[in-house]
Amino acid sequence: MSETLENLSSETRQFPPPADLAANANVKADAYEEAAADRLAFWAKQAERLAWAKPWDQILDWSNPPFAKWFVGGELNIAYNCVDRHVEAGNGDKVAIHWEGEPGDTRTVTYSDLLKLVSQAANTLTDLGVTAGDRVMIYMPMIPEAAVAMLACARIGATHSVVFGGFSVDALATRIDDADAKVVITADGGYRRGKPSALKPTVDEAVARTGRIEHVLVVRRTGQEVEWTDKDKWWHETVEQASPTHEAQAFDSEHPLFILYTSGTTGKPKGILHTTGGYLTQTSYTHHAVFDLKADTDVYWCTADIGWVTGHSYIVYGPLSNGATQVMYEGTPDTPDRGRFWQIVDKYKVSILYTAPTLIRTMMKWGDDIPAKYDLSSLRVLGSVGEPINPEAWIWYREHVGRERTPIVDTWWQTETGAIMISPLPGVTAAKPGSAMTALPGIGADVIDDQAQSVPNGGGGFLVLTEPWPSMLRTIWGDDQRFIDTYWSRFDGYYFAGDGAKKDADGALWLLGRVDDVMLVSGHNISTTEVESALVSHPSVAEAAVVGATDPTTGQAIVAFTIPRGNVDTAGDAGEALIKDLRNHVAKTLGPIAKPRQIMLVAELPKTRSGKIMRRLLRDVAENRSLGDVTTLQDSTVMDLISSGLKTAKPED
Ligand code: 7RM
Repeated sequence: MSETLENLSSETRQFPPPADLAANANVKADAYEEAAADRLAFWAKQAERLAWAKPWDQILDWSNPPFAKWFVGGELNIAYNCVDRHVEAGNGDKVAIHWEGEPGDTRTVTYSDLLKLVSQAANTLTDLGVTAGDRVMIYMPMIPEAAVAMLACARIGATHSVVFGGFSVDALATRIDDADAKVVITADGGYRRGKPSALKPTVDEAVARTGRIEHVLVVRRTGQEVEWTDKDKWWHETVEQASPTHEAQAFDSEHPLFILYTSGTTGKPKGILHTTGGYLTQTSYTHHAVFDLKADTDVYWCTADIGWVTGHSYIVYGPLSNGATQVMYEGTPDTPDRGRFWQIVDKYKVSILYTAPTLIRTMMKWGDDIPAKYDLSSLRVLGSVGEPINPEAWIWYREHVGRERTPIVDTWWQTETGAIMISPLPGVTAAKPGSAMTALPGIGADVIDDQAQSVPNGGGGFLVLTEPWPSMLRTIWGDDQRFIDTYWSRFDGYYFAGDGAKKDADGALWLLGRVDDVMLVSGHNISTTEVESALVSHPSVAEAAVVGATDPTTGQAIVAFTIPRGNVDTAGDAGEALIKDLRNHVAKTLGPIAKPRQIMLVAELPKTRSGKIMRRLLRDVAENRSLGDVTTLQDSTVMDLISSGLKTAKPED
């Protein structure tokens, strides 16, 4: 991308917080002023929300950028903060996790139960020879033991590395090798789409391939048959028989907590390293501030998988450090039927729901009548994360899920940032649909041009973080130089996140997608997000992905892949008429420069397993190339579906 990004869309709708929520909010407007007056003192105050075994000597050591140290000299135990201290405070009987299995089986895990399980698992890992600093891989379904395994590692100072339970042998083996792990915690399988889905065979193959693993701890979840090797131990024969008491020892604030691999666009996965005190401070504070969690009354539900950073920060560490009661769901949103999410909200009276735009758009596609069948009146705060949320999807979420009452917090952050960075505060911000609004108190963010100059309101460019933050990644595991090159070398002194963004007329931030995806059409830098949002603002569209394809006259031309809403007729002439209408709709909304050259109506879009659209593959299709690397694709049949659909779609004039 050269110069700046076009700012094509404008949005005038704005939704102030409900009066009662604003009056009782955990965090009010003064937090911004407080943090601006003394950023480090502000973060020190948030760190005091945790229990420290030894106080820190220095809030931030930034003498060797980009290598930060937060709460230098301080010591704490993360598991103690997430579990023991709630039991000690008399909340042992409080529910930590309402677990819902996909087949409908349930478990209730109180904070006392959690303490017992985490202590037993910590004792077992110690018996298996795991000591502080060792790496442990976790490859599990969405069952309480996944959280227990993470907390048990944290408790003994072992560094966990969770690998999403849908990844291949190759992905798991590569990560085991890179992390040099010695133990894997897994399960026989988990339930997905109505049937048991095996995990153990993948672990067996990966373990055989790497030769580094000494022990494999296996939870019995599905009861399916498993091969057994002399490295394997059943969880129920070890952990559940172990002593239920374990004294948590404190670790240094900069002790490594976890490595989480991000696949990135090319090359070897990056092991993003997070440490202890700063990470827990920011996940805990942001969970408190952004979701306005009232630990005594709220029921919180984050629908992410534990294999993603969202699961780490907003299922395990943030909520549990705050003593939350939460729902954890094992399965898919359409099992046994498309009402499953709303049935769970209704059943557990969920009051805070945190999910992804891909799911919201899928629900839009499935139809308004499905959420309408359920009592969703318990909901009071809705959250979104993972991709830009298109204004119409935001409005749909508010109307059909929030029933016009709830604030929506669109939270921007990354695996690398560890915790939420840019988001409305539900009791303060008059949110605009589609905007993540402003950096949280204590966070520095800006949008700059290619000369590193801050763009004025109304301008677009590169999103950067201007100040170190407590939960920042500390390095890429084993590769400090790659850490510097990837994040800190494009703009001197700034962390560059890879995303494009704009400031609207009021200075609110709008995320515009990855800068690698920006389209250069007749000399204009056009973001994929703006064109996609214009398409989704048409009443017949549920979801859209656009890419720039090489074009002889304009350099690149906009090609759109569009999923119609459930009730829309697209057969024959109706489809042709819709395509024409959509092209005009985009031109009318954003201007003629953004009019797609070609629109294809498709049933699905290629997505990563965490639900992000893979535009790279669509670019291959749009430019008639054979497909590049498809290993991170969630569903490999999708590309066949799209390619076969192309026969019926023809380029427009
Ligand atoms: C939490 C997470 C990070 C990338 C990030 C963005 C995109 C995430 C939003 C968003 C617009 C949002 N971690 N992204 N949240 N874009 N608005 N609210 O997703 O490491 O997996 O991805 O996701 O491009 O850089 S992640």
